Amino acid sequence: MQARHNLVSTGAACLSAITGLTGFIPAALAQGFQPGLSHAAQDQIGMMQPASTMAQEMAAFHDNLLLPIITVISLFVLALLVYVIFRFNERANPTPSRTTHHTGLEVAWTVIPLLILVVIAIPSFRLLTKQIALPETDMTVKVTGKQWYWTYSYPKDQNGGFEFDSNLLDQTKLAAGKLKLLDVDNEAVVPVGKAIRLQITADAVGVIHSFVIPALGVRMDAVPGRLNEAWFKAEKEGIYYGQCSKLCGKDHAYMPIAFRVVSQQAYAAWLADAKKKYASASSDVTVADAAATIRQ
Ligand SMILES: [Cu+2]
Repeated sequence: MQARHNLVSTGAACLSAITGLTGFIPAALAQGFQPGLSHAAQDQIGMMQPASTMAQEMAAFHDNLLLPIITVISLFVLALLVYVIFRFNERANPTPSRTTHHTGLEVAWTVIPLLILVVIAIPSFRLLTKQIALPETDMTVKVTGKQWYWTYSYPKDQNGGFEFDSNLLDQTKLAAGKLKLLDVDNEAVVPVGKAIRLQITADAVGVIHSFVIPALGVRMDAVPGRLNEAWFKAEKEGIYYGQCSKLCGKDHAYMPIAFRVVSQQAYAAWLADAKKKYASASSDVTVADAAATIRQ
């Protein structure tokens, strides 16, 4: 564990050194990842640490409602099985009863599971609605799943006008402090505390992907010819990783997602640099264009 931490701090130091040289990533951006928040920590059990209220509510729904219900049902079924094994085996119960049907019991084993499902459904649908019904958002990022990487477009009418591909780093030359199968060459950058609308689709001639960032509570399919929307509001700065979560083809495992959440000032600095860096890949994508896609 100690070695791991050393590796992380060495990596952060290297990153700052590189940052100082290139000047592309503002210093405020160059913070490392945090195990358990950015990605699952070593030996972690349970949900990711939430970095948005949505993720927090999702974790609470799982931890406080689903898990207790699952545990009680599993223990109840186990107790019934153990009881049946000992009470009704051939030796303990040589002449079995021929009784069939018991109205009271049949009503009970239909109605009780039904009630349990209703208890789960109400908060579940409430949460689902919150995820799908977009609030007033501050900015939009268009996400396109391709074979096998992601393209992020910052719409022109939202002070962007560029897009870039985000590819997995070369795993054979991974720099210290970089995470295997998670770090990418170009991270998407968004400001902290702002509601970000994601317009999610896939390459028109491609396959279905799924865009997921666990700590931010985002999960949405990227489907060719269809424009899906999701949103998040990150409460903490940092880098948040995700992975394509649809079995999409041969490089499914090699298209990670990396979103870096930074302060408003750092975002402005990144935006200015990104416009220059990605000028060759300038994009005319606007939110209105995206809306037009929906109507087609
Ligand atoms: Cu995929």
